[in-house]
Amino acid sequence: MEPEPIPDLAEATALARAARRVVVLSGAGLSAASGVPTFREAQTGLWERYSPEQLATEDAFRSDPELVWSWYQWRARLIRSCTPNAGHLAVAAWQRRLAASGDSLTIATQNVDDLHERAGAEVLAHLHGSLFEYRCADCGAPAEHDPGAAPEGDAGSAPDLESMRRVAPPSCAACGVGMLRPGIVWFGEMLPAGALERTLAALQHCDLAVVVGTSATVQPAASLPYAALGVGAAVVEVNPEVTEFSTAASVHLRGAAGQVLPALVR
Ligand code: BV8
Repeated sequence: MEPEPIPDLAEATALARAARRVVVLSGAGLSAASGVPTFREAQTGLWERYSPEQLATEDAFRSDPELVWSWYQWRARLIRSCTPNAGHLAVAAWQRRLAASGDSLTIATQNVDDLHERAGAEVLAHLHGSLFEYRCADCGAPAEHDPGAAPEGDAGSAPDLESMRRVAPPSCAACGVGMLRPGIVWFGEMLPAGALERTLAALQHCDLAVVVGTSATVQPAASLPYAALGVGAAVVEVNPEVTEFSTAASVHLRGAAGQVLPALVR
């Protein structure tokens, strides 16, 4: 069966072909087709099934470190079992193509997975940190940790918090006192040093931004596309749904990243 035509694709493709400095701002929807759950979608979103207050704040970690650590370890193992999809691969190929002609494509992602990197792309900023970086919750020393592999066939099943197997976070080898925590930006925490500044600098000089797979609800990341509009760049949004940003976008391509991005950069 022929795929459905994507409305406004020709307009967006013309922008993509003309662009020499591109910034891709990605969110959870880009990794959805890889099997990584998004956050706010009905039924499947993590924040539909779990409470961010119970799991994604520093207070939550301090009050129940085993719960928070074990839940993040589940997510890390789940992502390890996922592979990049056609959307990640299209962005990586576009980045290589622009670099080869002396131009640039910069990626700033809200995603805490490593699927851009595993698709072969270089990421300028992980705005909300990474599930695969750890540090001491007390002294801040960076630490290595292996979340292990998910049991065969079990990676995708969302654990019930009541019955989930709980594991205490390892102690910090540097200070011997603190517990390790995931290198995630929890609600109320600052973004990683320099991440916002580097992204804003790239947006200042871009001629096209592509905003893909984000509900545009979490600040300050949700404001970034407006910085591109502010310098006169075009902004293409790729999302099957309408978001807070859609009316401001130069073009909104309503479709899944795995279908739309390969068509956009062909
Ligand atoms: C900060 C934890 C400064 C990590 C995450 C009012 C009250 C209280 C606080 C605030 C407030 N207003 C603003 C704030 C601040 C707060 C905030 O924005 N809250 C919002 C929710 C109201 N922000 C912060 O706290 C940030 N820090 O402001 O620091 C500060 C600090 C101290 C004192 C003063 C100032 C920190 C933000 C970091 C939050 N961390 N999670 C984790 O566990 O992973 S947020 C979580 O949402 C993820 O990290 C994720 O990256 C982020 C964004 O989500 P999206 O990627 O957009 O995903 P979502 O599910 O929402 O949407 C998916 C989209 O994909 C949908 O639109 C869907 O249609 C689309 N889609 C689906 N399939 C596809 C698709 N698109 C394309 N293709 C597909 N196939």
